[in-house]
Amino acid sequence: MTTTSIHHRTCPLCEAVCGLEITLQGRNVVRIAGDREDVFSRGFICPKGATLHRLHEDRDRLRAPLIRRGANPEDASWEEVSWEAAFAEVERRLLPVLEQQGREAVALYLGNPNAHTLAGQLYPRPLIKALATPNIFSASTVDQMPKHVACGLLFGDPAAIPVPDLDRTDFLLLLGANPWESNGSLCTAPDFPGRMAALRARGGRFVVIDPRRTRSAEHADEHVPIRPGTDAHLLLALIHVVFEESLLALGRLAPWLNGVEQVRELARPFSPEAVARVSGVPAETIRRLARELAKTERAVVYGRIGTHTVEFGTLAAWAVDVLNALTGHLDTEGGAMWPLPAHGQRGTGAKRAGFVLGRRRSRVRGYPEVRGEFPVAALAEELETPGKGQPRALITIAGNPVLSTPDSARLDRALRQLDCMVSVDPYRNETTRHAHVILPPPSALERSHYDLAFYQLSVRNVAKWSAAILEHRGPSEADILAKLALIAAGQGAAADPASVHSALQHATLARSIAAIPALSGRAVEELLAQLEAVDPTDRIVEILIRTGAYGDHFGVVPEGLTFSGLRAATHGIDFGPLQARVPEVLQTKSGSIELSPPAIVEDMARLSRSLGAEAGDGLLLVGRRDLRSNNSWMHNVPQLVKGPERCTLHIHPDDAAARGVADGATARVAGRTGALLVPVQVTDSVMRGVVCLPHGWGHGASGTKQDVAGERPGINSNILTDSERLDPLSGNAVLNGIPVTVELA
Ligand SMILES: Nc1nc2c(c(=O)[nH]1)N[C@H]1C(S)=C(S)[C@@H](COP(=O)(O)OP(=O)(O)OC[C@H]3O[C@@H](n4cnc5c(=O)[nH]c(N)nc54)[C@H](O)[C@@H]3O)O[C@H]1N2
Ligand SMILES: Nc1nc2c(c(=O)[nH]1)N[C@H]1C(S)=C(S)[C@@H](COP(=O)(O)OP(=O)(O)OC[C@H]3O[C@@H](n4cnc5c(=O)[nH]c(N)nc54)[C@H](O)[C@@H]3O)O[C@H]1N2
Ligand code: SF4
Ligand SMILES: [Mo]
Repeated sequence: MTTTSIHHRTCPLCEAVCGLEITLQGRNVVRIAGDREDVFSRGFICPKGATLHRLHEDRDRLRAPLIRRGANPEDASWEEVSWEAAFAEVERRLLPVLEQQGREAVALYLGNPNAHTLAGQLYPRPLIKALATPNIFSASTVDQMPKHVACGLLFGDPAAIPVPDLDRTDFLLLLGANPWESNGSLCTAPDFPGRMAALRARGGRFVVIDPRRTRSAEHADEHVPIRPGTDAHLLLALIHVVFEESLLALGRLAPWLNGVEQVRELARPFSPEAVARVSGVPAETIRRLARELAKTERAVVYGRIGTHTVEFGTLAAWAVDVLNALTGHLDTEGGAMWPLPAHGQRGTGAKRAGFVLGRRRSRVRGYPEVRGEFPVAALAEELETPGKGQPRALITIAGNPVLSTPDSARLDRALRQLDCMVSVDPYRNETTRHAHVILPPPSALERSHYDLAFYQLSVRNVAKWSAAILEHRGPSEADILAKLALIAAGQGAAADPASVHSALQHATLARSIAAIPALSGRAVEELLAQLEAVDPTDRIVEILIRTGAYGDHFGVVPEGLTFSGLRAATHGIDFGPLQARVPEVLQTKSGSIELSPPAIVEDMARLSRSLGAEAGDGLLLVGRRDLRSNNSWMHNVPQLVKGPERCTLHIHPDDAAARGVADGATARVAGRTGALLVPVQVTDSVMRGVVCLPHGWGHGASGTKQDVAGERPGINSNILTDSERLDPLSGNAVLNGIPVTVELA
């Protein structure tokens, strides 16, 4: 008889970090349910979490490394090889590029799931150090980079992103997010819908600003449609009204707010009437929302993908926090607040470094570096353009840029010419089919977990560590990345990853000792010897939480958090609601909040100019997410892709009629960079002038091996997005508000 066992762990699929209760019979998962005792999610779960084991079981998921034989993916054969042979092949291809063409001849792309694994959070750093290339790219520049830049400029720390205090607010103004499908982003809040129901039950209101009447908008008290790409205008108009009607309420933060008067000047041209013409939001609505925000004691503005992946993304991200600050809703209960995770430390104010942009420029077009990266929209041009510094090798880790980055048909072509491409990925998909070597990581059930990224963005201070529930044979993802670092550093494919692990632990602990007065003078080796955790990534978690905000500081704080304490709390630990953190959180050189930093003031001229531009009468393309999808990589799970076709073009009835396209017809959608054919769904959930396609589809290319996805391929919307349109400050791609034409195919 096989034994039944129950395991609790955190779902690693999206930012909501739900607790799962997983029932195993022997080695088989027989049930996944929401963990009712999870301190944060209280039983909430979505269809993706409930099918997490299907990814583990998926026959197309790679269990062993692959080497591609054949010049291109169309007529290649793939050979399963041992790990030794795979690393030897990586070395054979990578070293000549590094040695003959220099460090910049290697590029690295880091995809989204790196935010959801310990290895992906911890090991890119040693790998980047070993590669020593400036050519680093990631999914951040098709996502949240504008928010990092805004927070870097305002608060001095690009990682210090304030989140809406959902559980205590009485008014939420939500722009360009659809948490009913996405489950929230830069706002970790399992059961977002339940938290919004609670807000309404306590008499609060929430308003959704979106060109589409989304499921979130349907559940809101009010939906305000907006012309894509104009959130920055709208936010400046709200700021304008705050000054015009003397609604300013700086509150406790007043001594730390620099540049208030400059903001007044910046917002002056953005009268509600002027902005109404550009955004389609009536002037009276703008005035009313500004008053409601300012006059509600606990209120907050929050913006996400629809405000960030647009032409004025950084300005919109900046304006959100400025508006919160000016109305007394920053760093206060029910406003926008900074989490203090268990693995984080309070600032000491000792070394406030500030935030710097553009320390380097990209080779082809001279885009400024942001947080050590170049815009991924520039990856194809870097690979394509000959000359000194042209990347001839590419490493991708947990990314599928061929589907997820703009003008992706061009990137698909550029990947064919590489001398060496290595992908760390569990699937042979649209991107990894170009790799010479694919190195598959363990599945989510085979690794331990702790959310380094998302507890920094959580609406409560919580912590949970999850044990692996199935045994894994072969290298962990940390081992794989450590091996790549060793190969890049010239230490050879046979070198032991243990040296990278111990160097990382050493460095992490040394940093903590330097930061914590109570630990000063303690020896790194002495403290390393005290660690309980065994797995290399868990040992880093242990170092961070023991030296973190609630930690035992290696015995200095007797009641403080230890690794065994964290491990024993299988439903998580709740450290309570968010607390005020100004001034300790601020890392600007001045120690204040810089409301009008020069980079923003300069870019505001661009926004002001756009106020005069006439709104054209063409169609603008926006994206959408779907609860049962996860970017590009979960379409191989039958339970998630069944049902009606979801990769369809949403178009308003009037726009459809004007173009003679009926519901169910096939439309040809064309933009500057390409065209595609897609089935039409006529719906008044999109506003007039806007069409909508989901991203992450377009499967079935030859050389891929995702059979279920290949049966219902959909079409890649990023054929239409333009790699030459970027938000200048952040380098983020413009993925919403793309001019397109639609006609009957
Ligand atoms: N089910 C599911 N969940 C996911 C993901 C997934 O693919 N599927 N992806 C995960 C990832 S990586 C992320 S980053 C998060 C993103 O999480 P969210 O930010 O909630 O992203 P979306 O659901 O795409 O919602 C963006 C909304 O912006 C609207 N929009 C488009 N243009 C504009 C505009 O100019 N102004 C305004 N105000 N709105 C606009 C769109 O209509 C859309 O409803 O979701 C995560 N969760
Ligand atoms: N038009 C348009 N494009 C968009 C967006 C949009 O809203 N509209 N959203 C953008 C956003 S927010 C994001 S985050 C990006 C995502 O962009 P990417 O990160 O490039 O794409 P994903 O589809 O998330 O691909 C994830 C890859 O990681 C692999 N993977 C899954 N789990 C693991 C693991 O544990 N380890 C490793 N090594 N690999 C793993 C998967 O097989 C897959 O190949 O897409 C962006 N693209
Ligand atoms: S909402 Fe996100 S974290 Fe929660 S079960 Fe679904 S995919 Fe997992
Ligand atoms: Mo994302």
